[in-house]
This record gives sequence, structure tokens and C-alpha cells, in this order.
Amino acid sequence: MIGKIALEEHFATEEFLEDIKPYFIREGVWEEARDTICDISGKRLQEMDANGIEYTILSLSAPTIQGMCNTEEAIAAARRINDYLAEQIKPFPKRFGAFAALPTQDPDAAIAELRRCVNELGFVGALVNGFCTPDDPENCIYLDDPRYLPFWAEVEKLGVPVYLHPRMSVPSVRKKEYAGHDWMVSAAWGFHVETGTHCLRLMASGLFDKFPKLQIIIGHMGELLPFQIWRICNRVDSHKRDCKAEKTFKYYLENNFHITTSGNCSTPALLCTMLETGTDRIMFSTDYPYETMKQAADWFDNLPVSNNDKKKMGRTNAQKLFSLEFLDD
Ligand code: GRE
Ligand code: ZN
Repeated sequence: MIGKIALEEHFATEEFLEDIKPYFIREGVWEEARDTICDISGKRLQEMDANGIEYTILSLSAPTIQGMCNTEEAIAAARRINDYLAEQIKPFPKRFGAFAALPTQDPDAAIAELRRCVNELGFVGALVNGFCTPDDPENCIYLDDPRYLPFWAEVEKLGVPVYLHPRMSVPSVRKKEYAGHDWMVSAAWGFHVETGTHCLRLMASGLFDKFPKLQIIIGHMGELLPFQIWRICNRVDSHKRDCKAEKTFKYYLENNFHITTSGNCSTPALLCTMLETGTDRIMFSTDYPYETMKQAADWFDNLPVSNNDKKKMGRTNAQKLFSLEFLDD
């Protein structure tokens, strides 16, 4: 399928390479990714052309800004990186869009930076790499914290989606939970448990009752949620405990979340997601350069789904969500 739009696609700059390195367990993968992640319009554009990807929305890799303990440094780095990205994609308005990196350590600064990126730089939303760690790497501030209510109010007002991207859990947790199983801490498993949990925290906090128009995007075929949603709802229905949500979790999944296929080329997993959310809220993505565009495109292009569904998931859902009218239909 030509004309695909992809939206979990990462870049980095030299200043963040050391930060990203611990996320790689297999050395060979790191060497390859390092050479591709800093590139924007060279090999990346060739790969897009070779795999029928017309438009890519770029985001700074994980954990980067969210992993910084010094709030002032995080504010300055987010500004610097967003300006850099805007400059890099400027010559290619029909090929690249951008998600803002946000200094969530300081909710007021995150609001100001989101406004600036959307209103002045033309970014289509933000991508946040999970909880943040102000002052202490063990500090674990999730976005359901009441300090973020003004931030979410602004997100809803601006009408842009927020992509919630994985990161590893804090060192003390992962050292216990994954002891002796280092392979498990990131993209093979831990990322998805962490982000799935973060999504459930947002739902349970009542955030979407306060701001019903909020739209959150999650990757990797829904961070385990489509497969578990029935059981979650069933359990919460009978054991509500401290859950503050007014509606069912299934309702939020169907009305406040969008799911991408990034890094998860499983047809059974896609079918499960289609059955839980419908095809209006599923979008193609690749997770480049951690995964290859070729693997994602070969899988997606050959899916045994209708041409209508393929076009929606490959292109028009993203076109609508991000108001990309300038791309021809
Ligand atoms: C990702 O962005 O999904 C990712 C990383 C690091 C390693 C693997 C991976 O950020 O898939
Ligand atoms: Zn990713």
C-alpha cells in the first residue's frame, strides 16, 4: 500500500545517545540504531520511499526528557530539541511532521512548551515517554497526578493528541521484578506492562470524565490492553475499590485512545484489537529505527483485511486525527 502514514518513529541527537544506549541489550542492534536514529532525511527517507510510507511523524526517543532529574535542564533540553526538529523537517513539509518533547517535570513549563510547539512550530501533538523523575531517579510521577490537571485541560483545549510511549520502570522496581531476567526490562516485555499500567492509571483517575475530548495514542498494538480489557472491566465491576472512573475502561479505550501497530506485526493481535476498538482507532506505525520499516510494511500491506480497513488504518485515520488535509486523499 502506498501513501501510508507512520507515527511512532524516533530520532535522537548526539546529546542523547548515552541516554538511549542502556535500552539496548543486544549490541548489534545498538550499533545499527545509533547510525540511523540521528538521521532524518537520508536513509530514513529512502526507507520510507521503499516501503510506501508517505508521511512520518517524528518523536524524540525514550526516555530522554522524561528521564532527566534536573527540571531546569529538562525544560532547556525540550526547547532545544523541538527547535532542532522543526528546523530539520522544514524542507519536507509533505514528508515529516513532529510530536513535541515536553518537560513534564514542571507541568507549567510543559503547558508553555506544548503551546509553543503547536501554535508556533506547527507540531501535531506531543509524545511523552511515560512517568518522569524530578530530583531523583526513583521518583515516579505519573500523568494521573493532580498536578497535571491544568496540563490536560490545555491539551484538550488545543485539541491535539498525546502519544504515551514506554520507558523502563524505576531501577528499584525493575531490579526486583526482573531480577536475573535482564532481557525482560524493555521492549520484550517491561515497556508494555509499564505503559499499560500508566494508561489504566489515567482511566481510573477519572481524567477522561473531567476531559472527555482527550485523545491518547499508544503503540505496540495497545500495550497489552485490548487482550486484557474484558477481564479488567469484569474485575473492576465487582471490586471497584478506589477506582474513580465514572465510565467503564472499555468506554475510555473506545473513545479516548488510539492504537498503533508499532513493533507488533501480529495478525492475531491486530484482530483482537479490531474486535475491541474497531478500525477507526487503529493506525499503522513501525517504531523505526528499533524495528525495520520493511518488516512493518510487508506485514501490513499483505494483511487479509478489506481495502477499506487497510486504507483507514494505513492512512486516513491518521490524516483525520492530525488534520493532514494537505496530503491528497
Ligand atoms: C521503542 O521506542 O519502542 C524502543 C526503544 C528502545 C528499544 C527498543 C524499542 O525506545 O522498541
Ligand atoms: Zn517506540
